[in-house]
Amino acid sequence: MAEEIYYQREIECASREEIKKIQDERLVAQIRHVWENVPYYRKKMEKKGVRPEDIHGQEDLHKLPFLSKKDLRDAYPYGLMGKPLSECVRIHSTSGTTGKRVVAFYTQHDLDLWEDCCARAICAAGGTKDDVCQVAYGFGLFTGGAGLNGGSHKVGCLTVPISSGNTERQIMFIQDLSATILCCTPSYAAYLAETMKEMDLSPEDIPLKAGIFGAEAWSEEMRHDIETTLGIKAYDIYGLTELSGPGVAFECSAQQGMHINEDHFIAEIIDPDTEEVLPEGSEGELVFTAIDKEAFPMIRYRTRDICSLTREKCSCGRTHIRMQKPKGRSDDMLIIRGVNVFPSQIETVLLNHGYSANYQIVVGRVKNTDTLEVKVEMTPEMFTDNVGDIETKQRELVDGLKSMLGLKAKVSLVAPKSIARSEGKAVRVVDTRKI
Ligand code: DLL
Repeated sequence: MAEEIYYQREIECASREEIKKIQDERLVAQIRHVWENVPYYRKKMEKKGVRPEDIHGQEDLHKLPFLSKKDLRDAYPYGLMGKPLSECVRIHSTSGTTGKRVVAFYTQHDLDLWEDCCARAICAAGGTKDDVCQVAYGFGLFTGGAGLNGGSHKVGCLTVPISSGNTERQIMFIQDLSATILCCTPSYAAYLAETMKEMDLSPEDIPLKAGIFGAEAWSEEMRHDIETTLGIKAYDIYGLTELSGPGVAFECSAQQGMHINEDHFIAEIIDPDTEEVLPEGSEGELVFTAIDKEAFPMIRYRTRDICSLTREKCSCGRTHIRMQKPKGRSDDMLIIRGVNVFPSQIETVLLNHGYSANYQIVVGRVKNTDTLEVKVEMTPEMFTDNVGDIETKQRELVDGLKSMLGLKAKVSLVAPKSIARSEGKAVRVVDTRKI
């Protein structure tokens, strides 16, 4: 195995005691900061009967109130700011698919720390100043492009800020500029791989060695597909606008979960219904406290992402806690005839049966009963218009889905290229019940 590369080795590999000391000190200072500067959060603390003097370290975290998406909406746009606008230098914003957009503010200090986090992710994927890093996440209000771009500069890579879209030009740049690292959503990486194939290019024709893919839930099967079709190692990266953007957590060479940058974020897992903090290893909702963000200091922010945490030793040498791949957001979770279904579980079944990740999940309701239909593209190799063959293939998938989900789904095999491709986050679910 190639030697592990670190961006800030000392802190990335610090002892548990050192990390805890940093977290405790920063948490205490952060709580004082919000008490003094964020009236919205101070009111929440007062309502819960907690004051800054009550917070001495992580063990007191549970005393603090949670922040949720609803708080962000209620306080929109300036109500949660910790610094005056004159000290802020940038905003980013979410796409707002689930209600009002979130607008996050950054001081120069915040940008600097965020870019460090992204630089750590690039180094963990083997990146050095000799690499050419093609940033194909969207630029603009979305955090993906700006975050990885900043991280790539910090590492000293030659940075190609190409943004998403124009897929053939992406491939031309990868070839002509010898890009070695690709940053984009996993669904866009899969689309790039598909387009390469159509252009008669094989993995040997491109110099890429690693990809840093995130911003949406993706399965291990999809990772395997992307790694094979692009001839790279595919690393996961996690983050959200409220906490800065990509780089809250990132994968190392071990690919056994993502290290959370614990010198900046304290993670907890809670039961989403009772809000009780769960022990290490339990699956639940991920909650983050940003301990040194100035302009938008999120305390106990409920992400709605469902995963688990582990402190088991990692072979890469990093000591920061790891989060397992999130299954998806609790609000992505579909409840169909009373059964909880994550789109990523459906993806696993499809890819295990040799299909690509081009699918759509349609949920409806007929006579008070939920219906689930999975439309999936046949690959060009398996494409046939023999009705008997198609029916057999559909039946296999119905059985596979039944054993994964415990639910009977309708499966429709559709022609290659008939489902729209995504250049950013893929939209996999159409739920007509809500309309
Ligand atoms: O998606 C930030 C980002 C950009 C992360 C580029 C990684 C790479 P938002 O648009 O605010 O920010 O969406 C955040 O996306 O709460 C998760 O539900 C989901 N998400 C992000 N990364 C992952 C991942 C960016 N690696 C929301 N796996 C989060 C699964 C992810 N879900």
